Amino acid sequence: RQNTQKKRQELESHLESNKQFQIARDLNDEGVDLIFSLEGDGQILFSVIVSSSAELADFLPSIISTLDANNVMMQHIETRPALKGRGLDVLIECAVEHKDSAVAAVAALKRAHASITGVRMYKTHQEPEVPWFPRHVSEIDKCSNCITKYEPTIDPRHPGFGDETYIARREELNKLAAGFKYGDQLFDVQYTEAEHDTWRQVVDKLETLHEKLACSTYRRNLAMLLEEGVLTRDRIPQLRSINAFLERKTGFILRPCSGLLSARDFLASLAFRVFQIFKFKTTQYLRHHAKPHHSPEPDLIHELLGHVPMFADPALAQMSQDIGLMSLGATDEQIERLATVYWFIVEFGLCREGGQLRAIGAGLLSAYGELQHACSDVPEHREFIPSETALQKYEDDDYQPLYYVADGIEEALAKLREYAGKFQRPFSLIYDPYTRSVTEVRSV
Ligand code: HBI
Ligand code: FE
Repeated sequence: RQNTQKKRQELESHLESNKQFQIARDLNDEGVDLIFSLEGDGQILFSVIVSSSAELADFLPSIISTLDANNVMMQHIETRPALKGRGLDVLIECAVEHKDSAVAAVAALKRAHASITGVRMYKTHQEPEVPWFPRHVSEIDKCSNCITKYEPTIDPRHPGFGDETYIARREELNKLAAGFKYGDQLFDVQYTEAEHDTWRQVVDKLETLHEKLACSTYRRNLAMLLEEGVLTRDRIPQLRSINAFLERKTGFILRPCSGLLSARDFLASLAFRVFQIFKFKTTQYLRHHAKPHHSPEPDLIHELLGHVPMFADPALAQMSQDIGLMSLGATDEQIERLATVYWFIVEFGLCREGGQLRAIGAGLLSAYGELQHACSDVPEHREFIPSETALQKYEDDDYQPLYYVADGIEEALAKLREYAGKFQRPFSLIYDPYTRSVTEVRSV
């Protein structure tokens, strides 16, 4: 009740003082005195003055049926002695899908009750609800919600499905990663000789393809990583030295996580230049004959061989962070769009170099089969335009039938920033790289 009273007071002071709302008087001559900024759906309040409680008794049942007949859902009703003159003020709070139905409902009420005066209707001010998001890099500890997809325990599409040893190993490494907190020392993982062997085979095979199908940025950075001994061909590298390298290049940090994360959590960490990675390795996958070099969930080969050399590039790092920053506090629909842009550029993007298609996406750079497919004439190639790319549907369990092509990473970054400028959010964010934190700024 107090809440309603407060709301009513707010509305009344709004009525007196707020000139920025558009006021329409007596719309269509149907007796609606005031309509305040009633756009689309939302919640409305209308107050009615009835002359006596006897009239109220007559009025109530018809309110209920009239609102109902017009698809207006009554949520709360309250009376008080009229502030002006005799009678009662009746305040009705309802949810409407469209203002037309509210207008129609009020008009019908006025027709049915000639004695009713002073019908006023206004949309209540609703703060759009902003989902929680991390404000500081340490809060990424709370962004570790895993989704169950492609779990080898339950999904026959996973190459490790039904393999007890593999599943146990994956569990063991995931458990280690799940306990990881901000500020913890990165732990080294003891890999088996068989695991190192798988790594060696995949690296060898991918290297031959990278020469002609990887973009120059990737090749340059990979060469540097190998030269400095950060990535090694014969052993699975440990995260510590990779982190030291990336921090020097772009400030990106790898952080272990225990599974496939929700898009919201995954993207939020990118805002702080933190990349949450799966710290285990698919040993089975190589031996799978149908799609020998494609993994349905990100594995260590994908993370280290696909993403790491690209995150060492300033433009790609900025692009990833921009997508992350846009995702903070975004709606579910916006998150889906951003995840789609991320998918088509950071994971599966192509660029043109000397008239040839080259991969910039980590999903391609780490997948022998799909890399060749993507650069061939088989799939469709379209120009990367973030606002269009964001709406493209995709499947993640097979090669893509469609890839987006940018002129280069910097050009893609420029386009993404243009898109970010048009991205609707009730606030804007400032990222402070010194403290690795974000601050909200609002204009009202
Ligand atoms: N989670 N751990 C992890 N790694 C990813 O690469 C990843 C993820 N969750 C979602 C996701 N990628 C993307 O497909 C987009 O939804 C952002
Ligand atoms: Fe990836």
